[in-house]
Amino acid sequence: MNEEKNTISKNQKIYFVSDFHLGIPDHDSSLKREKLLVRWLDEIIKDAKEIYLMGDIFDFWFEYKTVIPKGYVRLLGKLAEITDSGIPVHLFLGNHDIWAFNYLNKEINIQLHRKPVIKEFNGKIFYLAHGDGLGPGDRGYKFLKKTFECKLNQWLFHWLHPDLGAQMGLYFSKKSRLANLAKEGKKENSTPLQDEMLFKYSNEILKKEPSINYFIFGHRHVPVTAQLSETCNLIILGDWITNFSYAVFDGNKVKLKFYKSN
Ligand SMILES: [Mn+2]
Repeated sequence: MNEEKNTISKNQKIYFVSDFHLGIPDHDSSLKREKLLVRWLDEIIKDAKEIYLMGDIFDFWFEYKTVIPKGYVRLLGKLAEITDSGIPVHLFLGNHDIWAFNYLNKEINIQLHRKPVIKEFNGKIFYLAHGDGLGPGDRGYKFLKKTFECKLNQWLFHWLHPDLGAQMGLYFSKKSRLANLAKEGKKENSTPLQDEMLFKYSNEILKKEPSINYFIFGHRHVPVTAQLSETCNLIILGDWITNFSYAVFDGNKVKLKFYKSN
């Protein structure tokens, strides 16, 4: 393994968060979640050494050569302020922000990751990924992912007028199962742990790389912590639609927490 080594000092922390899906189910409730997220970021920057956004910030995002979707200015501004202050922000591109190209990096200096990354913090080894398309099965989704990742399809889509392209994207995201769950305030159903694909996937990787201490994923919208071995834990981050959950590494342990709004 060829992981990067990092040290965090006593009062510093590393934060992991994912699946905001801003844009659904409608403008007003998305804005409410965005403001909450900004408030949370304001609180954590006091001790954050690094921030990992583990994917699906937006429910629909597409970058044209000169145009990006309207909205999200509070979050984007806050993230710019954070990276300007010297705190690194990483984004693992999820299945919903697959069409983020280089704007977020160029404009906001966010470090983009399209593949799983292995990192070492204070001697602990972390396997980080959004979590889509990993593990066995899910063939239909894997086909769709290939279609969306296809350069030719992206090139064809970018020739649509942005109002048309973005409207198509938003149309599908507002009709999605996730948007309906968000509207009704319902949580994603959890799968029994043994059947959870990210559980199976992590166990497979762990067999090959037994030194990994933490697997951290987003994608599933269900907050999960599970012990995989004496020295290894799996954390699935949940979401910021109904769970408002995140994970924090204090230099020694990772804990899954819930941000209480009031
Ligand atoms: Mn998601």
